[in-house]
Amino acid sequence: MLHRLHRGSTMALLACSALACRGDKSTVIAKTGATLQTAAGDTAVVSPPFDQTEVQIPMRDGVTLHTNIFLPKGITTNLPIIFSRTPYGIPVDARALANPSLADLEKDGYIFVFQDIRGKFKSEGTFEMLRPMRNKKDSKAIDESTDAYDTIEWLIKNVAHNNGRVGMMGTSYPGWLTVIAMLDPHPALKAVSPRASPADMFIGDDFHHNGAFRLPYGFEYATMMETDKQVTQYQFNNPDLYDWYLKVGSLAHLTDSLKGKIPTWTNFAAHPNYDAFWKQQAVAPYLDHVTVPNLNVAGWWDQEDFYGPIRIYEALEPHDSKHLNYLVVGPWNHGGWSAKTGQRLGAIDFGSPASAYFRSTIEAPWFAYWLKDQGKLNLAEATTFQSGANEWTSHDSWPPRSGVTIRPLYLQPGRRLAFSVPEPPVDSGFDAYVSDPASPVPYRKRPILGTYGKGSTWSTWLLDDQRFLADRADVLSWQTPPLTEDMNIAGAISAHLFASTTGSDADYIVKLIDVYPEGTGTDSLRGYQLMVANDVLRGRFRNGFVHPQPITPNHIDEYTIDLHTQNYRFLTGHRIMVQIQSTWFPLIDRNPQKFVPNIFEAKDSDFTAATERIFRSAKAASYISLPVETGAAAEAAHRAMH
Ligand code: PG9
Repeated sequence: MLHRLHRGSTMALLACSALACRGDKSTVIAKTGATLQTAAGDTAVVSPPFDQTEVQIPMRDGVTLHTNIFLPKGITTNLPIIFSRTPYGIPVDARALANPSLADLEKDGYIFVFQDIRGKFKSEGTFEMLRPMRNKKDSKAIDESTDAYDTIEWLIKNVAHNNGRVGMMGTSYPGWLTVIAMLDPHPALKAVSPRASPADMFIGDDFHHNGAFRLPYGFEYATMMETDKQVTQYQFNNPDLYDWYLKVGSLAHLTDSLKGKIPTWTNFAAHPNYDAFWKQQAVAPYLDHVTVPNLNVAGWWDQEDFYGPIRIYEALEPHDSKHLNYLVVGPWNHGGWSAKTGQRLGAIDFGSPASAYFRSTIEAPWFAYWLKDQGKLNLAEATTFQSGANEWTSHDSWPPRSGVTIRPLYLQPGRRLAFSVPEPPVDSGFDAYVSDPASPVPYRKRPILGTYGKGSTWSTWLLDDQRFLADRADVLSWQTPPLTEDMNIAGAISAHLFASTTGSDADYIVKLIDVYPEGTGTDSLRGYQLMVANDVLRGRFRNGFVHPQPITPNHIDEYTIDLHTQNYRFLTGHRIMVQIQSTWFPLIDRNPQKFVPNIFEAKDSDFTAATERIFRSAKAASYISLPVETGAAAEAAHRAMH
C-alpha cells in the first residue's frame, strides 16, 4: 500500500508575478494575488517578501519543466539567481522561503528559482533515477546537465532584474543535480554548493555500502519515487520494520511483490555486482576538471550520503589548480546544515549553533563573493568541525597532510584495545560469535519505524546509544582503559580484520565508538556509546566489487573496511571502543552466509547460521587505523579558527 507524501509544504498557492516571460513555449501558469490556502482549507492573507511566478520552461527536446521563480518584492537593482532542482516537489508558496536556512541569503538579496526535474510533479517527461550522463556524440541527447543548462539559458534571458550570474545549491538528490549541472556548466553558472550529493550508489551512498544492500532505504526510496509522479510513501502493515522485513524473508519475495513496476528495484536485483550499470552512474570519473567554484558540504553523522560529498571533493582535488574546490564538514546529519541552529543532534550537544554559523560565516559570503563581487573569500580549503572538542578547524587539505600520525589500534585479549601489537597468544588468539540470519542484530532499538514515516528517528540513528546491544552475544566489543589525556583524530579511518567464517560468505560491520565515562550524578550521557565511524563490508567483495568470490570456510582472510573520515576528540576519561558484528538489520539486507551468485535470488533455505572468528594474535592482528593528531600543525588547525 502506498501513501502520498509531501516532503515540502502542504500548502497550495495562488502566486503573484513580477517576471517578464518571453520564451516561445513558456507558459505562465499563475500570476495572481497572495491568498494562501492551507491543507486544512482555512485561508490566510500573507505578505510574502517575494513575488512568485510559475512557469513551464522548455528544454531542447521540447519537454517543459515546472519552475517557480521568486523575486524579492520591490526589486530595483539586478540580482543573481540561486537555483535549485529537485525530484521532491518545489515550494509552491513564498511562505516556504520564510525558513531560517534561507534567511542569510534572503537578507543579502537573491532571486530564488526552484524546478521540478523531468517526470516529477508538474514537469513533463520521464523520471529516471540518477539519470546517467548523455552520450555526447548524440546531439539530441538530454540529461540532467542539459536540463540545468537550458533552464539557466532561459532564466538569464527571461527573468527581470537578474544580473546574469547563477549559483546552484541543493542537498542530496538536489545536491547530485548540482554536481551534474557543473560538469558541463552554462557560462552563467558562477558558483555551486552541492551538499550530501551521492557519488556512488554501490560503494558508499544510499543504496549500498561496499556492495552490501541498504534494504529499507533501497526499497522505501525506490517505491516512494517510482510509484507515481509525486513522492508516495510505502505503507507498512507492521509498526516494526525489523519484524516486517524479517517476515518477508529473502529479497526475491519483494521482487515478486513489486511485479517489475519499480525500475530501480528491478535494477537492484539485476545488478548485484559493481557492473557497468553502477559505474556509469558514479560521478567520480566525470570529475576530471573543475569548472566552477565549488563548496562541498557534508555532515559527520549523515545517515544517507556521507561517502558522496567527500568523494566528490577528493576526485576534484587533483584538477584544482585554480583553487576553486572547497570542503566544509560539520556535526550534522543529512541536511543538518539547514537546521535552525544545529547545536544539538540526537542526544549530543555540540556546544554552538554550527548550522547557523555555517550559513552566516561560510555560505552567505561564498555566494556573495562569486555572484555579487562582494567581500573577500576568507575560507580555508577544508573547514571541518572537530566534535568532542566542539570547535571548527581549518586545514589546507582534507585529510590533513601534516600534523597527523597514522596509528594502529589493535584488538587484544580480554576485549581490550591498545596501540601495541598483541603478544603471542596465551589463549586461542581470536574471539568468536555465531551470526544467525534468523535472528539478525537490529541496527537500532526496536520498533524500527518506516524510514521517512511518522515518528521515525531515522535522521538521528547514527548517534543512538549503542548500549542497547549490550546483551547480544553476536556483537563483540573491545575497549581501551579510560584515556588519561585527550586524543584527537583527523582524517581517514579504516579497519583491518583477520577473520574466518564457517560459512562461505559473511558481512563484517565495524563501529568505532566513543564511550562516555560512567561518572556520577545525573548527566544523561553517563556511559553513553556514541558511534564516531562505522561501515560494513560484504565478504564476497573483499578482493574487489566486480567479481564476488566465495570465502573458503574456516580460512583466515584479511578484510579492509573503509570507515571514512572524521575529525573527533576523544576526551580524557572516555574510552575508545571497537564493535564488530555480522548483521545490521534491516539497514543492511541479510547475507545468506552461504555463497550464492546473486543474493537477490537467494532462496529462504540458503540462509544459514555461521560461526565468525575475529583474530587478534601476533600473526593475525586485527586493528583499526587511526589518524592521530600530533604537534604544531594540529594546534595551528585549531588556532586558525579563533
Ligand atoms: N538520500 C536521498 C537520495 C539521493 C539520491 C538518490 C537517492 C536518494 C535524498 O535525500 O535525496
